[in-house]
Amino acid sequence: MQPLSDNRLTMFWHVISFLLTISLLHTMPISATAIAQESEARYFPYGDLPETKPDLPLSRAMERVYENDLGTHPARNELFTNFKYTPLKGFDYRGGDGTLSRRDATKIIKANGKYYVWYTHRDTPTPPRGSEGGNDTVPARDWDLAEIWYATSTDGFTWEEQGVAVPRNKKPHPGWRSVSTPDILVFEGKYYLYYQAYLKMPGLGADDCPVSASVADSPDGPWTPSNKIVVKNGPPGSWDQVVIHDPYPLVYKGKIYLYYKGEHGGLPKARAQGLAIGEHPFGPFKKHPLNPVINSGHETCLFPFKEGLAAIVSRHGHEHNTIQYAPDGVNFEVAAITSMLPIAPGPHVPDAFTDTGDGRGISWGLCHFRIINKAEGKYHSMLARFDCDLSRDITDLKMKETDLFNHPEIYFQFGLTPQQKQRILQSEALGK
Ligand code: AAL
Repeated sequence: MQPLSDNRLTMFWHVISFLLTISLLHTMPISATAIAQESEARYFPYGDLPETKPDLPLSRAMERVYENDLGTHPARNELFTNFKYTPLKGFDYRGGDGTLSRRDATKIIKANGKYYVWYTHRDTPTPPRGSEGGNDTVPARDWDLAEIWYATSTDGFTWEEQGVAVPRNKKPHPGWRSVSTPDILVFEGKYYLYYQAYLKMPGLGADDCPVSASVADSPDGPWTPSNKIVVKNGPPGSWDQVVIHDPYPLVYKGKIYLYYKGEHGGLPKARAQGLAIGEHPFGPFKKHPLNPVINSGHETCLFPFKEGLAAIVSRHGHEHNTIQYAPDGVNFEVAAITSMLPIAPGPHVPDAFTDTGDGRGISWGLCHFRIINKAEGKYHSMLARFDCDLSRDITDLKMKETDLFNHPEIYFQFGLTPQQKQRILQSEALGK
C-alpha cells in the first residue's frame, strides 16, 4: 500500500475531526437534556412535601395525599391529632368497688361563666351482674338503673358534682328502667337533654332503647321530660331496627342534625352512625335517606368544621381510629388516621349550636375509661379529660406527632388468649 501524501494525510485528519465534532455536538447536549428530563420525570422531589400536587405521574398512595385539601403533612392537617389524657379532680368512686359509675359525658357547654357536663351516673347496691343477675335493684349493665347527673367546672380539670338532672322516669314512660348516655342541645334559648330511655333492662336481647328528651330554661334545671320517644328505632329489617344509641345533636343548616349510633347486627357486631334531622327539639326527626352516613365508630361525636362537620370515629368498623370530614354533614371521608382515641368523647364545642358555617373545631373534652376492676367483679367506669388539636385556632405541634411509643405493658395487655397459644403450640408440635 502506497503511503499517503502530506496533503491527503491533512485532508484525512480534517475529515476525522469534522466527524468527531459533529458527533460530539449531537451527543453532549442530547444526553444532558435526557438526564435532566429523566430526573424530573422519575423523582418525587426531596424536602418538605409540596403543598401543591407535583406535575408527575403519582402512585395511588401519593395521589391520596393530594386528595383532601386539609394539608399534605400530618403536622399541617388540621384534622390530625394525638390525644392526651388527664385524670379529673372532684369525683369520688367509692374506692372503685363498682357500685358507683360515671360515663358517657355530653358535649361540654359554657354557661353562667362555668363549664357544664352531664353524664350517666349509676349508684346501685351492687356492681352490674349481667342480664341473668339483674333485677329491680341489681343492675345488669354499667348503664342500667342509672340517672343523668351533671357537674360544673371553671377550668375543665376540677369538677364539682351538682347532683341529678334527669332521674329515671315513672313507669310506663320511656326511661322508667334507666336513663343513660345523654347529650345536650341549646336551641332558641332553652336547654334540651337527649338520652337513651330504657323501657326494659339493658342486655335482655339487644341493648334496645329509644331516644327521649327533657327540656329546661336553665342548665341547672329543673328538667321537664317530654315523656315521648323522639327518635324511633328503624322499621323491621332496617340497619337501626334494634339500636339507636348515643344521640348527639348539633345545629347545622338551620336545623337540628341529630347523629346516633346504630348496629347492623352480625358477629362481631358491625356498628355505624346515622343522622336524623328535625326542626323542633322534640321532633319529628326524619332519618336521612343515605343512612348510615358513617360506616364505623362507636360512641357518636361530631363538631362543626369549616363549612361542614367533622367526626371522631373511634373503635369498630373499617374506618375505626379516624377523624372524618363531610362538607355537607352527610358524605364523610377519612381526613386522618390516628390512635388512642377517646372512648365516648364529649368535647367542648363552642360553636355546636351557633350554625356559623365556619366551624372552628375542638381542643378538649371529657371521655370515660371503662371495664375498671371487672376481674374482681367491681365493673364500673370513670370520667377523664382528653386534650387534642382539632382546632383551627390553635397550633400545637406536640399534638401532631406520628411516632408514638407505648409502654410494653400496654402491648402485653393485648396478649394471646390461652386458646390462641394452644393453637400455635399444637401446630408447632405437628410441625406445620
Ligand atoms: C356505650 C354507648 C351506649 C350503649 C352503652 C351505654 O358505649 O354506646 O351507652 O348503650 O355503651
